[in-house]
Amino acid sequence: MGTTVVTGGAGFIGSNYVRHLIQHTDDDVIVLDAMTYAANESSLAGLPGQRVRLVRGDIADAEVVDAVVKGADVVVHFAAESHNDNSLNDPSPFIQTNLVGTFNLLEAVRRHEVRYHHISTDEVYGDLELDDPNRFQETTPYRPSSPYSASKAGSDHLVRAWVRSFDVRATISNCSNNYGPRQHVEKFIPRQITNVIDGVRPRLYGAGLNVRDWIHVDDHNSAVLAIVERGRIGETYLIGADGEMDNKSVIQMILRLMGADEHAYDHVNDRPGHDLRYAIDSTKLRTELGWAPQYRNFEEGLAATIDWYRRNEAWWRPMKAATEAKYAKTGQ
Ligand code: NAD
Ligand code: TDX
Repeated sequence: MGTTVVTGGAGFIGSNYVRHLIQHTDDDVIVLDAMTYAANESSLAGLPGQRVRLVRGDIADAEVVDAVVKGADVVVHFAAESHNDNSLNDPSPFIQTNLVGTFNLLEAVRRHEVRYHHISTDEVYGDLELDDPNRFQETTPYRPSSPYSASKAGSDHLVRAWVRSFDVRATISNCSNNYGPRQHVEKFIPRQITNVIDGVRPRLYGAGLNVRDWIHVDDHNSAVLAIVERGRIGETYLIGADGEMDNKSVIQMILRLMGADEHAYDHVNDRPGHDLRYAIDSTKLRTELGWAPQYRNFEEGLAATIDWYRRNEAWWRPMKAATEAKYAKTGQ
């Protein structure tokens, strides 16, 4: 396809997407990343320098964005402030990056007539009751709960407006919770794995009955590439792999897989406004684009992820103490 700009390509999902592109396409890649606390340059280690270039720049800066987008064939927009807990402590960077940053990208792809894919989240749909037989679909009304999810919802609306008003060639995907290698240790699964490695008890918010719909990051990314290559312009696709599980069961599975007592965890302060349950119906993606997940067994994917964190302590160790110091302030 030529040159793909991957915003946020030094973060969790973006860096795995860059690896996916290098493996499965002939594309050259420009990573546009502000290298915030969430980025890790070593996530791009070992990739071919003649095909992958890192540009350090802020998507909230329109000039930087224009210079990178000009001449590209596709922009896949992963960059975001991505952590709900941070958005509750200080929403301001979420507005700048997720709303202003997306606006700048849309203006640049409009100016230079570049194909655009927007990465979003199932959290824009709010939450479901535990016993609700329905799952989120592309037609579910937006009802975001946190500053993070509201900023992502707003960015989705911007994309649809630019498609309708300016004929920008864009698609949107809303995915459920990702797990896998290179995820920041502030997030639920890597936080607990690295706690257990450190001999610290995992931390469960509230009663831990909240359900998330887990998908391996490689499955998310194979779906994104399918949408970029074959998705219909202007359409939204939900990405999910039927991986619903409550947080308590996830913690117990991690403890068991790591050879520890499955009851050796603590309940801590709940997240304000904590969404109860997310669940994705990905029928449209599967039937229209023929996509299917490769990781069908969560326990096996989790075991491989635990193995990755055990073998790559040098990757996560530098951010662990600062992350836990932040959580200590909210009693979490
Ligand atoms: P992450 O926090 O690991 O990475 C975000 C990356 O964006 C970092 O490298 C960071 O430096 C970069 N970034 C932040 N602000 C920037 C700015 N102003 N300019 C340029 N770069 C900036 O996030 P992630 O978990 O990889 O999420 C990637 C995308 O996927 C986000 O849009 C998120 O909303 C979405 N998403 C995530 C999940 C999940 O489970 N993690 C699920 C669904 C959707
Ligand atoms: O220590 C913890 N203990 C705990 O019980 C942490 C960090 C989290 N939790 C709970 C809160 C959630 O119910 O685990 C669940 C998952 O938490 P996060 O990893 O913070 O993810 P979540 O808030 O569900 O959002 C994630 O999925 C959707 C990503 O961070 C978002 O970027 C994505 O849009």
